[in-house]
Amino acid sequence: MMLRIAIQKSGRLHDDSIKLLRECGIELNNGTKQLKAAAFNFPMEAYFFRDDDIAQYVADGVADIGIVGENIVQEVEEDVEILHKLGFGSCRLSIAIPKTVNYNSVRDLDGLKIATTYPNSLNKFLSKNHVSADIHTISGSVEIAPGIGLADAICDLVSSGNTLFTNGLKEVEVILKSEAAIVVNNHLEEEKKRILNNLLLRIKAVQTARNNKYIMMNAPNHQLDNICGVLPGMKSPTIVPLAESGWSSVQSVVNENDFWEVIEKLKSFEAEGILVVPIEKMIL
Ligand code: PRT
Ligand code: ZN
Repeated sequence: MMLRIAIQKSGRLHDDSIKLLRECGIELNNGTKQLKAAAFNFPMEAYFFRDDDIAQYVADGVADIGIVGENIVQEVEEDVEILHKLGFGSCRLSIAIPKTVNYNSVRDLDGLKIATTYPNSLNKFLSKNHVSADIHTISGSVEIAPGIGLADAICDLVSSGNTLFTNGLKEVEVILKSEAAIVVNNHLEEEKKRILNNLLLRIKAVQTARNNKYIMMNAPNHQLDNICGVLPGMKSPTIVPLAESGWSSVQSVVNENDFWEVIEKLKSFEAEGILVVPIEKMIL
C-alpha cells in the first residue's frame, strides 16, 4: 500500500516540499520531471500538480494527501482537512487600492470593482462585512489591473509587499493569513492513516529540531545550580565531570527563541567554551 502525496510541480512551494520530505528521510526516485515519482525508502508515491488543483485532487481521492497553501484550500472550498502547518510559503490574501486613494474603513470598498484570482474568498469577506462590490475574476497579473483602468482595487496574495509597492498600491485589508500545510482526504483507509501518522511523526521531528539547538559548555561546579536553572533541556541537563577538578561539562537543548538570552545568562554564570550545534531530528 502506498500513500499518494500531491506536490506542486514547480513554483514557490515545490523546493521546500521536496526538502521537507528529504529531511524526513524520504527520497523520490526519477526526479520531479514526470507526473509521478515513487519514494524508494518509504511507502509513498508523489504526484506533481499545479498548486490550484491540489486541494481538489485530494478531495476527489486522486491523491491521499497534499502539500498546498491554506489560501488554495479556502478558495476552492473542497472537502479536505488541513492537518498540519508546515511553516513555509507564508503569505496573506489582501485587498489593495492605489496609494493616492483615501481609505478609512471596509465601507470604502462599497461599489468598487475589485480584480482578483480569489473570487470565493473575496466574496465571503465582502458578504461578512456587508459590502457590495463588483468582483472581477482574472487569471493573473492582478497587480496591474488598477494601473490600466481594469479595476479600482485588487485582492491578491502578498508576502514582502514589493509587488504592491512597485505598482503604486497600498494594502488596506487582510482577508486571510496562509502557509503551506498538509491536507488530507477525509476518507483515508486505515493502512494509509498508519503511513500518514508515521510521516507526521517525522515531520514534527524535523520541525522541532529546526527550532532547537544542542548546547555544550564547561562550567565551575559552584555555578551548576544557576546554570541548570536557565537550561531546562529535554528532561534536565546532562552534567559530566571534567578531568580538571571543580569543573563540569554541561549539555542541553535550547529553543531558538530563547537562544541569545540563555547564552547571556550562561556567560554571567561563568560558563566557558560554549558550543552550539544543530540538531538533525528531535523526537519528544
Ligand atoms: O503553476 P502553479 O499554478 O502551480 O503556481 P502559481 O504560479 O499559481 O503559484 P506560486 O508558485 O506563485 O505560489 C504557490 C503558493 O505559494 C501560493 O498558493 C501561496 O500559498 C504561496 N505564496 C507565498 C505565494 C506568495 N507567497 C506570493 N507572494 N504565492 C504567490 N505570491 C505572489 C502574489 O500573487 C504576488 O504576485 O507574489 C506576488 C507578491 O509577492 P510580494 O513579495 O511582492 O508581496
Ligand atoms: Zn497556481
